[in-house]
Amino acid sequence: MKAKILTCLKEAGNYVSGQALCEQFGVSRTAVWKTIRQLQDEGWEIEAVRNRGYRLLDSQDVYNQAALESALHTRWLGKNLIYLDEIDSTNTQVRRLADQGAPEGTVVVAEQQNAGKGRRGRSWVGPKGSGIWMSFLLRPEFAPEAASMLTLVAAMAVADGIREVCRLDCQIKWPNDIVADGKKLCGILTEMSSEMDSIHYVIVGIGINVGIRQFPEEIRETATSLVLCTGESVERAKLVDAVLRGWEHWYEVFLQTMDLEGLQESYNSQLVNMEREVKVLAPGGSYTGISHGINKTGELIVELPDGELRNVMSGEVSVRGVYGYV
Ligand code: BTX
Repeated sequence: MKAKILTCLKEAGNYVSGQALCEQFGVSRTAVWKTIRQLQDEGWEIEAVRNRGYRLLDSQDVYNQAALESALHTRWLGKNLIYLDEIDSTNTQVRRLADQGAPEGTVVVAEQQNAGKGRRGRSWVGPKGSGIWMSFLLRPEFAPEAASMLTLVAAMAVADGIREVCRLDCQIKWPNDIVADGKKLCGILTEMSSEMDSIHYVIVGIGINVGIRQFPEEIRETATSLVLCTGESVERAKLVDAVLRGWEHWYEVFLQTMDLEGLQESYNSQLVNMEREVKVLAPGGSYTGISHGINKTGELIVELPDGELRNVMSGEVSVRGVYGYV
C-alpha cells in the first residue's frame, strides 16, 4: 500500500486528492491518511493541502522497502526485493536465501554492511546511509566457465546506471571496478555455487559509493564517491532501478551468444586503460604491456614489449596503471 501510494504521487508530480487515492486503492480516507503519515515519518516530504490533496515534494533520498519497490521499473529482476537496515554482507544474505530456494531475480539491498566482501578475501567498506550495497540471485543454465563474464556484464549495467541517473562520465577498470577521476567508485563481486558442469546459482554483488565524503586512510588515495565527483546528492532508489534495468538489458545481450560479443565494443569504449600501458600483477610475477581491451570471453588482451599478445584472465591477476591505481 505504501509503495503504491508513493508511486501514484511520484507519477502525478502534482496534487492527488485523498478521494482519488481512496477510490484507486479501494480503502478508506483514514487508511490513506495513515499511510501518508507513515511515509512522512520515513522521511518523505509530502504536502497536504485542504481541497487539493497530497503532493510529493522534489526527489529525496528515502531508502527503504517502499521507496525501492516504487522506484523499480524492471521486467523480472527485483520482483522479489528485500531491503534490510543492516546485514553482514548482501552477498552472504543472498547465498542464505538461495540455499533456502529463493527464486531467480531475488535482490537484497542493505543500508549498511558490517562485513562487506571484496574479491579474494578482501573486505569492502559499506557504511550506513552512504552507498548502494546490493546483491542479486541468478539461476542460469549455462556452464560454470561462462560465469566469470557476468562481472563484466554487471560493470556495463552500473556504468549505464550512473550515467543515466548522475550524468557522470565514469569508466570501467577491467574487470570489475567502475572508476571516476581515476579512483574507484564501485566494486563488483560475483560468486557462484556449482558442480563440475552445472551451476546451482550465481550471486552478483554491487557496491557503489554514493555519499561517502571521507574514506578510511588505507583507501583514501584510491576510492571516491558520487557526491565527491558530482557535488550532488543522489536518489539511491532511482540508481538501484537504473542499474537493475541495465543488468536486464546487457544480460539479455550476453545470453544471445553466451559470451561478450555483443558487449565488447561498448565495454572497450569505456575502458579506462584502453591502449595504455598497464602493469599486470600475477601470482608468478608482474609484467607491463599495452592494453588492447577485452576479447569476447572477457580476457584482457595485453601486448608485451616483444609484440607477443597475451590474453589475461581475471581471477588471479590485478591490473594497474604503470604510475598508480588506474
Ligand atoms: P576488490 O577485491 O576488487 O576490492 C576490494 C578492495 O577495494 C579493498 O581491499 C580495499 O582496498 C578497497 N575498498 C574497500 N572498500 C572500498 C570502497 N567502499 N570503495 C573503494 N574501494 C574500497 C571489489 O573487490 C568487490 C566489492 C563488492 C562489494 C559489494 S557490496 C554488495 C555486495 N556484498 C558484499 O559483501 N560485497 C558486494
